[in-house]
Amino acid sequence: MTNQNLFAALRAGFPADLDTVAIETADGPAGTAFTPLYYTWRDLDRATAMIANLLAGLKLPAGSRVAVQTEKSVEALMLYLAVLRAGYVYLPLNTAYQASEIEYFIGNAEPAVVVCSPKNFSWVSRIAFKAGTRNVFTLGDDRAGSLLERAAHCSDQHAPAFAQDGDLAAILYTSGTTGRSKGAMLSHGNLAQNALVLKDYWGWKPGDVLIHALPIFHVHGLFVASHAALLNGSRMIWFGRYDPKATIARFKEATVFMGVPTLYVRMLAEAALSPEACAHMRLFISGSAPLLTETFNDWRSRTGHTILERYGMSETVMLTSNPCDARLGERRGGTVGFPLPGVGVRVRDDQGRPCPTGDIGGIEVSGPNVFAGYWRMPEKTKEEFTSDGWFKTGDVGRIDERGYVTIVGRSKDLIISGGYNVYPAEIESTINDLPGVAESAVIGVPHPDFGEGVVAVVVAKPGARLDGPAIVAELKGKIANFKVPKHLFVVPDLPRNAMGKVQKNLLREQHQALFAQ
Ligand code: MCA
Ligand code: AMP
Repeated sequence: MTNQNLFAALRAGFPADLDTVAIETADGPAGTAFTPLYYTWRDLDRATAMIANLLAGLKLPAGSRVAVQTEKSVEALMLYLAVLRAGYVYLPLNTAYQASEIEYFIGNAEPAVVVCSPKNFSWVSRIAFKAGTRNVFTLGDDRAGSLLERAAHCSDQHAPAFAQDGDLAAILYTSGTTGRSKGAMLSHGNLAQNALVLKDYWGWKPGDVLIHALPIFHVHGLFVASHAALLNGSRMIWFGRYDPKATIARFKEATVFMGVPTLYVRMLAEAALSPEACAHMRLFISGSAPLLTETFNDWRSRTGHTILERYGMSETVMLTSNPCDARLGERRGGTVGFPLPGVGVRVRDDQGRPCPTGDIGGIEVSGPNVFAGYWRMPEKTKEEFTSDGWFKTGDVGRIDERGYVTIVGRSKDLIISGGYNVYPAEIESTINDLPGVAESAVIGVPHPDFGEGVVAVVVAKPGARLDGPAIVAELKGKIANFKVPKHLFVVPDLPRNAMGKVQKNLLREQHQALFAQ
């Protein structure tokens, strides 16, 4: 039987000459003088072997989780690859998560190993040890920390652990409409198959160079961007932090860029963005949140390039994409393109009946890209699948007569801010726990930079006096900063319908111009 380990598939894409540059850094740790670092393919191969050997030496049980909350760095990418190589399960965590959020993820996933930033070691290790994790390592974005110190003593030879298609490769936490976050279990097969399809569909070819400017704790930056470049043996220009000016300046050496819409909006505000600056580029890809038609059109007129918009989810990796090859059709603004080869996409009404072409309904998906279920939540998993095995995305849309998929809304109560998902139910329950709060409603309204901005509307308990800015300040210590409302209103009561349900649509209407430019 052949080894289906995703690392082996990615490793097979490395070029024959391992001494060429695989990754070049474009910035350094904040507050330090910057000199670019160049990592060869041999460096990637050796360092991932050393870290994999360190993990193997810990004699962890099969299927052990390795939870990682570190700043973005090439070494953090190596750690991800090493976890795959060693046959364990990678669990990335957003750097913005605060102690109570980390406590939940570690308690739920029970990782055997936790890797955190050196500056967070004291509080992260306290949480991890309390939850029974035996091994806590540190890794900084300046290559400091115990992980690399320990790995330096390990052999640089390592045969990738044997894995089958369905074996677990990663767990990505994502929330539903209710309850706490759920860990979406993705297998080696889900990830490898999707990466191979995208390599082909997006026409990756020799000489392509990727600008990597996204965080590496979500599907977009960790899987979609990194896998494609590795699989194609393509050089990456690696930004630790997104900087629109610096990104545009590197377009002349690159061919592919991937971003969430906010990254495009910010580049459009730069005078340096021009057809000349983008002349070397082949492909601009957008996803993770709706790309406004205005941004799509402005980008075309400012650069001469048509952005390719695609659609994905943590549970399904990528499911649709506008075409790269013009023979398959045009890239249509406002649509997310066609189902990817091998992926089934259909639209159903509330009763589960097929919607006629062009009609709006719930988007459902099936295929080798669809995850195995939520970690230790068989009931939740069951709820999200139809009786004939299709995954219900919670997105609402339609498919036109030419096969283009358009997302028109969401049936799940979700806000997407700058490409990050914010679940109102989670923010509301955090606010409701604060002293003096009777109830709250959290909504998303149009925001010129983040697409949607988080807004909270809060009601005080009888006799209590609430101070909006003080609540916001308190929330900053409790939840990731991107979830904290950009505006908080204290009101006497919330609008309700006859059934007593809060009418969020009325609140959205009332505040829709709040962030207007
Ligand atoms: C930062 N801030 C935000 C966000 N990011 N507020 C709302 N939404 C955000 N996304 C706030 C911080 O809380 C802080 O506020 C202030 O902005 C400055 O923070 P900083 O970290 O310096 O911000 P930034 O560097 O300018 O970051 C903006 C960003 C970043 C570059 C757009 O959010 C980003 O990289 N987004 C990409 C997310 C992504 O990769 N998503 C893919 C998910 P304060 O000063 O008040 O504290 S994968 C996915 O969705 C699916 C599968 C798919 O299809 O891809
Ligand atoms: P996540 O839970 O982070 O995987 O986010 C998945 C959600 O992001 C999807 O269910 C969609 O609602 C949204 N999404 C991803 N790509 C797009 C896109 N191109 N347009 C609109 N929404 C998108």
